[in-house]
Amino acid sequence: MTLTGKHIAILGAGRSGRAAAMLALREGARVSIWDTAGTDAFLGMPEGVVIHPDATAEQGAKILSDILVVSPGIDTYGPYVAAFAEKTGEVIGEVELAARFYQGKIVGITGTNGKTTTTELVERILSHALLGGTACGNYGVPFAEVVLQNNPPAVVSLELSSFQLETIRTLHPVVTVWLNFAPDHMDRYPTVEAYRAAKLKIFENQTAEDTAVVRTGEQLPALTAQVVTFSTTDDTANWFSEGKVIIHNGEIWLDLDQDTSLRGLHNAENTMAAMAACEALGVSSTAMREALHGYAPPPHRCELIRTLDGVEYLNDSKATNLHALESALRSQTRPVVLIAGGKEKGLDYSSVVPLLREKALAAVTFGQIARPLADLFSSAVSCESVSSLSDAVAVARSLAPRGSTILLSPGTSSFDQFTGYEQRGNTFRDLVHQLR
Ligand code: UMA
Repeated sequence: MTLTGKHIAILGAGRSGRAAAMLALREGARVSIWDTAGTDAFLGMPEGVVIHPDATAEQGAKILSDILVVSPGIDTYGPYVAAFAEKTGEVIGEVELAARFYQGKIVGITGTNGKTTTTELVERILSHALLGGTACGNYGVPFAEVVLQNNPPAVVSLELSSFQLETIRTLHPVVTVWLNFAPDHMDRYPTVEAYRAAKLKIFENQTAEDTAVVRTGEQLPALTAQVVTFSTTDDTANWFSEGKVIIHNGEIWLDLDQDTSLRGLHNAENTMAAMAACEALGVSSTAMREALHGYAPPPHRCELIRTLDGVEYLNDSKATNLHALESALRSQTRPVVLIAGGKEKGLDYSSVVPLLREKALAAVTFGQIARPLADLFSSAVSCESVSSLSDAVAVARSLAPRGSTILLSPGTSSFDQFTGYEQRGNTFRDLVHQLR
């Protein structure tokens, strides 16, 4: 395929828009880039790209282009894109553009939760097996940036959001991973089904030679690819784990507790999915075990900080919403002392109560919502409310017996006391390291 002489119009001058622009330039296109923000949005734009700050739908309706590349953060079905789409050959996204110029194999990873960890695990295994496996896509590094490298990797580990999947056409992952599905992004989609439909596009170009790694019990249509299942509840799945070891074909392939810092059922799921994807590409169990030895998940996502007096301290500061808190709690295999709280976001936490009853020994709340949260949580477990995270750590320690887990999973944002979830998680890590 060539873009020589073609006009590629790109909507959005963020990371993916810029990468798309550079790739289109390399392929000989005339490139224009449009952003509803002012000129500041274009700082550092590569030479040769015609920029259009303060872009409007009215301007868009007049623009003739061969391909319109829409950034994932822009509503594909909104009036702004519709105007630019009036006089274009086709509407695609940056990942689709990149795929058209990529010769290697794609492992495409989607799901509502766990995508980033799984994408990293796949990268880690594939790079150890000398197959490349560069993590990219929604992960943060645009796929087009990887394609622009002098020697692109033989395989990419491509995290795909529903926004990116909306605008694929030919993108063809030889291995797909479907981790899980729960309602999300309801500010963008009219219905949960519309969100699901966008995600399901990940399978649309797969053939019978390809592999689809899916969690047992997911509601999926009949898939063309060969299906490999993983589960933490159904031991007849191809990959099975109850949270401690990973079993495949009746054998232990990985001991999560001994070999890694991955904790919780959702991390077991992410790891099984990554291992299944890499097995489909021919990576051996030995290579996988070597690759994952010593692996620690990304910071602030159920990150094991230390074990002290038989108590594990987990930092899940990334849990800035109710769904993430529930998911962290649900995945714990040891009794939990939960630390939660932070900024008032107007959320209704009553759905956490049954989970607390099931998983927690006690809870400690802190920050702006400490008191209302403690009032609610007290109906399930003993709960203390304190003002600071440092007090919360001290109280949680006094409540946590040997064999339990102290889990910081705030369930809301941090802006009442911190600059963001990273600072909150780093503070927690420091406090835990100071414990004697
Ligand atoms: N813009 C417009 N018009 C609009 C809206 C935005 O012109 O109506 C402009 C903004 O002014 C800005 C640009 O579009 O200059 C930003 O584009 P973008 O929001 O698509 O962001 P990028 O920087 O291109 O980053 C995107 C992904 N962002 C989103 O999906 C919102 C990144 O995912 C991804 O890492 C990156 O491409 C590289 O592939 C982030 C994300 O939040 C992490 N993803 C969502 C999530 O994980 O929940 C889906």
